[in-house]
Amino acid sequence: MSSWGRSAVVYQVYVRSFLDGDGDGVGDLAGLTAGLDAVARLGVDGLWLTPVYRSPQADHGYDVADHRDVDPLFGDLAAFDAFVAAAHDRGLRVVMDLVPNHVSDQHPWFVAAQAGGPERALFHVRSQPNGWRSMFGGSAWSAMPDGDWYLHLFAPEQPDLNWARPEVQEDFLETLRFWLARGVDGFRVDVAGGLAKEPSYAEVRSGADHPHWDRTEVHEIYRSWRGVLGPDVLAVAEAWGPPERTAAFARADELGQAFAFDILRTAWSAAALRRTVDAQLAAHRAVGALPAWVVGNHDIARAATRLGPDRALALHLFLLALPGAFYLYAGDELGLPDAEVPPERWQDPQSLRSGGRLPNRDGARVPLPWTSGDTFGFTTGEPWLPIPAEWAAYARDRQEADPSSTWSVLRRALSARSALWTTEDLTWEDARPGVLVGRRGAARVVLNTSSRPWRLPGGGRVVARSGPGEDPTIVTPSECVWLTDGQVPFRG
Ligand code: ISL
Repeated sequence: MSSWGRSAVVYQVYVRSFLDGDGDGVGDLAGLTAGLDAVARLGVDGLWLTPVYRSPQADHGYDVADHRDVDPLFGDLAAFDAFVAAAHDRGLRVVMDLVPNHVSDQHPWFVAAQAGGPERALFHVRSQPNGWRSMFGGSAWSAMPDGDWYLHLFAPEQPDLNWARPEVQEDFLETLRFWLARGVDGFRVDVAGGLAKEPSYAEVRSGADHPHWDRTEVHEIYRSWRGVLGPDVLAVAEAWGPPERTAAFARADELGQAFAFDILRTAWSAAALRRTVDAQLAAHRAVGALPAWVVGNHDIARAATRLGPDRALALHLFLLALPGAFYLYAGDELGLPDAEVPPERWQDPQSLRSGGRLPNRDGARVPLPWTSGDTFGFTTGEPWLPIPAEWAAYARDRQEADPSSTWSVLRRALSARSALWTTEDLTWEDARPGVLVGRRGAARVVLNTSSRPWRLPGGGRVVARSGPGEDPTIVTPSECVWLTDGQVPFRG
């Protein structure tokens, strides 16, 4: 992909938790538009907004009832157009979340299918379920009124579409055209590897021939999309799996970009991180692409909770220094931890349906603290999930005023990023075990995963650093430093 997204930093907005414009306690397009100056101040290149389509919200918008309209909860098409114009005015690109694997059970096609109409052919309907499991726990099949069974890889409210049908394919091309005509610059493609199912509904096998992940047919679908998108529109695959399988979606004639999710499962060790980075880079370079690095999103515990605050910020700086794009999850620029959401307030279908067996994702989805006031400047009403009192310390206004805050560290790094990391090459320099030194042109990134300080060989000028360290020649444990070549005065 030669589009704007190849090396971009994209800010992921969980729309219902960003900023509430109408006082109902749920973030919306008016709030998002009002908050754009803050996004621009951070210094990112664009925003990806989670689904705002018309939806009963059984999975917070990942259950779409109309792909070509905005849910009243978030605003309307006019509010969307105003948001895109305001984003573009500030030089920010707009990436929408596209949910092609499934629709809402309230989508007109599924309503008609339930009533026995020919639309049944647009879903996976069988007289008997097989052993496929839902990602949210339990069987992936639920009964229709006439006793037949329909497939849902996620919640029962999210029936899977049958992508073998030309009507489904055509309808999505129309959806792409619809949003492109409204000025959208890209799409994040939800469950990108899942669209094509084994026609015989074979039972689950292991390895590369899984009956509903990453099949050949799904790649054909994305080639048809690229024809509509043209070369410049970003599309990023949300697909989990080994790098060579997920990177296959990043071919220029397909989506062009894929998340490098396995960094999230990589241990805090220089050797392990280097292996993951090398494998991702190799898999992406093999298809002419670069990875889309990610530290957090709305489906996993926040980085500050998984790794601790120091390592979380260090990992942000480390990945921001690598060749490729970076997706920054809103709230991580404030160093937010996961919030404790009491079970009686749980909203996430994943934890509710699995009886708490699968992780509750609400903790990473709590509304953002803008100020340290009562409702944290997020809403004039009651936030849809409670904001912890201790989040006053994380409030955006405080952090913007504090040069040592997480926000300020990231802002400085983002303002230096594109001028500093100009080449797409990356080489590793020799370092002590536990320390990674990556070189790109005249700049180096140093990550210290060990428990001992590391003295920079040859010195350099520090451009950004994740820790509070003052000695420019020392990288402290759990710290990441960006530097350019050149001597620094030795401070012994
Ligand atoms: O999060 C995961 C692993 O930690 C995945 O299983 C995830 O559920 C999957 O990648 C798809 O996620 C996406 O589609 C879901 C929705 O609930 C998620 O929020 C979305 O990101 C169903 O549409």
